[in-house]
Amino acid sequence: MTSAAPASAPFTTTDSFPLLGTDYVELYVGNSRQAAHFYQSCMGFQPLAYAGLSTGLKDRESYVVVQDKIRLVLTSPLTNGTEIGRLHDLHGDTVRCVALWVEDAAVAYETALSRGAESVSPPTVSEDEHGTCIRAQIQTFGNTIHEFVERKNYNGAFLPGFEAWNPEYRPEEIGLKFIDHMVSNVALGEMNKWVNWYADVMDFKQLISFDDKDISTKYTALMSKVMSNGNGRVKFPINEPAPGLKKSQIEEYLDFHKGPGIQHIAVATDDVIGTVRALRARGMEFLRVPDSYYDTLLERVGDIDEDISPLRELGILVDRDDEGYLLQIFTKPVQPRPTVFFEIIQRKGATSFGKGNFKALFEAIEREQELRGTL
Ligand code: TYF
Ligand code: FE
Repeated sequence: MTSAAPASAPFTTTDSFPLLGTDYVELYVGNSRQAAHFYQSCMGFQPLAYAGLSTGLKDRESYVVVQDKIRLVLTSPLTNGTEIGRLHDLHGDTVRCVALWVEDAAVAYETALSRGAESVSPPTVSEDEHGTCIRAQIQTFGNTIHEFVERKNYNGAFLPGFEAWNPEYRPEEIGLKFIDHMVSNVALGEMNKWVNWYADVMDFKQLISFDDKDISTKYTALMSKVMSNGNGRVKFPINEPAPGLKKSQIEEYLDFHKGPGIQHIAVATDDVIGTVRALRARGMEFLRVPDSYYDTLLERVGDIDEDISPLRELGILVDRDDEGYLLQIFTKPVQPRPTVFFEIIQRKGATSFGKGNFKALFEAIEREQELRGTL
């Protein structure tokens, strides 16, 4: 079942909740220092900023890394008994905050609250010698929050309170450009609640919907709806598990994560073959579909610019929609729990999310679940 909504970004003349884009994503991790090293050495992020003991913090340490428009903040507690430590103990390494860049943080916050959002922290001004930022936070699914970041009067490295981080170690970038979408898993029966929440609170529109017939294998079933903000820069597909024969990947996530949260961060590149080659050379592990996927690839997607052989070699998937095609690949989970992973995506016109790959992809995930003994 596909909704009437067009697959393209819902450009409207009246966007009552303007977002300039994703500002940063904060992950709570067990060891922020080593996580920062991983994001540099394996994924090509560059060191940007630091906050911790040497900046006067007593409770936490954060490393900020950047690659083109993508900023990740990696945070660990510095002592016991903190909220960060409690959330990390509960969820394992997890996305805590998806920060959204806005023109006016107070207006965004007040608008969100007036439309039913729950406050985490009211608009707060912070400043240093590089200027002033205003930030405010609201609660979304699970223990995930959104922070509205207003930085038009700020030109420092990251945010007030952080110092520039300039280590000598700087492995090369690998071509990651921006966050294409971030997918969440929510509890059974809660997808529509969160779809409506993004529609009501932030004026998001639904792009595409699937039901459990669209996305099911022998074992896995899920429902997914994609929500996009007015200018299409922020896209949040939201999944919920659907009843299946065995434990679906969504249920596995919810079990290990102990509740809803971000499942994958899809990052865009304009050279997926080069980017994936570099990631593999640096130790990233990816899911693989059977080699037979490539035998019938051109029959499924028609002519593409790329040679099949590097796609086959690297395990890159291809899908086509009315507007063009896309190339995508999924990493294995990047922490001990089978929860958060990354997608690398290159769009060549397509605005969809790889629906034609779901069956092969989910069967690949099930093979991993079988190896883990969690299927
Ligand atoms: O974002 C998407 O919808 C695709 C496919 O558990 C996908 O990347 C959807 C659900 C899932 C894994 C991948
Ligand atoms: Fe995705």
